[in-house]
Amino acid sequence: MKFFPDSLAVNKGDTVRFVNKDLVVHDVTEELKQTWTSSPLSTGKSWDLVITQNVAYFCSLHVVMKGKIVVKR
Ligand SMILES: [Cu+2]
Repeated sequence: MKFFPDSLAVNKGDTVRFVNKDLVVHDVTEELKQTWTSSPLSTGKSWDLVITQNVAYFCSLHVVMKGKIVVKR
C-alpha cells in the first residue's frame, strides 16, 4: 500500500517501470491534473513511464499513496 521508493531521481528520457508487488490493484496517476494514468494494475502487472520532466503521481484507488520522480540536473 505504498510506492517504493516514493522518491526517485532519474536522467531525462529514462524509463521508469512501476511493478505492482502488492496483493491489491493499484494505479499510477499524475497527481496535479490527472493528465495520465496507468489504468488499474493487478498483482504482478507493470507499467512503464518515460520521464521527460518532474512528475508527482498518486494511486487514484488509494489516494494516500503518493510519489514523485525528479529529473537530475
Ligand atoms: Cu493503490
